[in-house]
Amino acid sequence: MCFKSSRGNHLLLGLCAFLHFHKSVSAESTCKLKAKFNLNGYKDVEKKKVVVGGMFPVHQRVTSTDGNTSSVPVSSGCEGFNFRTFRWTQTMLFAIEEINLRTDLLPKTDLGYVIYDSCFTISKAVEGTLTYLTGQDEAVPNYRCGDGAPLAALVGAGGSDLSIATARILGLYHFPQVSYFSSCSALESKFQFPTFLRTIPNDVHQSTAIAKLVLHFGWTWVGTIAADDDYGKYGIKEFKEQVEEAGVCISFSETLPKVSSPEDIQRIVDTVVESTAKIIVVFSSDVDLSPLIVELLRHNVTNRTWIASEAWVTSALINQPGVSPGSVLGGTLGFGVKRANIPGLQSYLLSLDPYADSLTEEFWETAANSTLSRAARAVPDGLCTGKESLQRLNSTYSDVSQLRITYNVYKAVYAVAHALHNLEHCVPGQGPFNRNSCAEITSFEPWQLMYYLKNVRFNVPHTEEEIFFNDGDVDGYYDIINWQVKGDGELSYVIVGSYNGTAQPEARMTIQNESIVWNNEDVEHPRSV
Ligand code: TCR
Repeated sequence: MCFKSSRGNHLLLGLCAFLHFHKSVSAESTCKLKAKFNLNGYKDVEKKKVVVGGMFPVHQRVTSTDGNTSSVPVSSGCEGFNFRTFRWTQTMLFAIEEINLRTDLLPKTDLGYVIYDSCFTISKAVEGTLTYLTGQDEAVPNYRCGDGAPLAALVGAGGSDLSIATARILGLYHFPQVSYFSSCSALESKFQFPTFLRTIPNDVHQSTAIAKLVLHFGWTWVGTIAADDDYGKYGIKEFKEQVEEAGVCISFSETLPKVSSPEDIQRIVDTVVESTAKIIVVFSSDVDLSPLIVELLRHNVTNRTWIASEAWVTSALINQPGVSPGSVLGGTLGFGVKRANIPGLQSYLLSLDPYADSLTEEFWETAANSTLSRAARAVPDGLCTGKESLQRLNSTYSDVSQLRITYNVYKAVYAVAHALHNLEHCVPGQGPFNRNSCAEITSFEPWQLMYYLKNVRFNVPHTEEEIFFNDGDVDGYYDIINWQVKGDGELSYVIVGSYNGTAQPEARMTIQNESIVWNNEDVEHPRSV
């Protein structure tokens, strides 16, 4: 038996058996980095070891399967490499390395990591979670099998629909999950997701903020577009409830399909063009929204004011350099979570070893648009050497000007480290557990780490922002960002205000009306009809 728990052993056995079967049919199909400890050659054999899991949507989708049931099923592969989310994975490694080098945080313990790619897909996220928990891969120390290092918590998984799925599984085993970007309000239920915490604010604050913005400008007629997932649906629902109560009418409500056909997109474009609503609120990830933006640009749909949710407000996927979406998207107002500078991150990102693991190899090949050559000899056309300059190759990956979700990843890793630190420094006889006992860093139970995570309170390095969880949630703070067209037609993000969900109701939103540049180049703010 490879997994012991005080309850439900038979279920766990079933889980292991299933994975055994599964693994045998899909050896190489999960995109995963191996558990690692000795970062940059830093290794201390005397130190204790704990593994932190990470899950990131590095690929944008799974490759479609043909539905053939006459041959052995294999786990689907992934495609569409995303440079922004790959930056997030590297930020987790950066934070771990930073923590391992510190002498004041976890001085006697080394953090290792194992990272999974959830491919923006629920099934992949669930597959990764099960692999993680059961440790079927030899390279992954299992927290119940053998004498490997304990698993600490899962940092991830991706969008809310993915985290909802993984949090249900992890919750069963009281295993903590710290998310950096699953913001959906549904995840606030401690009853359903007892071990879920996050460093991104709950979207309830954002929906309220958008509603306040609409009321602030006296707009009474707005259209809405939501992604076809929990993030989009809950976000827009909450927004609608709040504005409708205040007498605002919704002109249209469209849903962006996950796999969009040209007809679906055309239908939405037609709706936008035909509607008299000039204000359109979009709650969607950049990945799901970008096909629509491409069509809106093609049809040159101008004279609308777009209200952006945090997931696309500073996305390079939407604001592609050289495409100049200024005429269509100039004047956009949106909400961004806290931004930060993380000293040392950019040089860490740029010093990436192209051969570190398969994801990094793929990143390198995609960025250089070539195939990595393992031979250091003369390189024929179409091969890359691993010596290409990353700075030149890809800017989204190494662009550190808008570190928002990246900063959340950094905070999530630090939260886990501080919880582990507190667990390790528990004073025997004064501990929080049965008869004032402590947990051991080499053999703690996941629920014991959960106790420390819930009660963690620390200042983030460099920014000194204080982090603590209130029922798993952090404070709802946003920058209000305005997209302004510069002389060369490129867009720039200008902060024109902020929203602080924890302030007194009347003091929550501050906005500098005069700093906003609208899409019609008017000084006056647009009217809703
Ligand atoms: N929460 C969204 C997903 C998401 C996202 C993003 C996707 C957020 N921010 C930035 C891509 C890029 C915020 C969710 O599903 O919870």
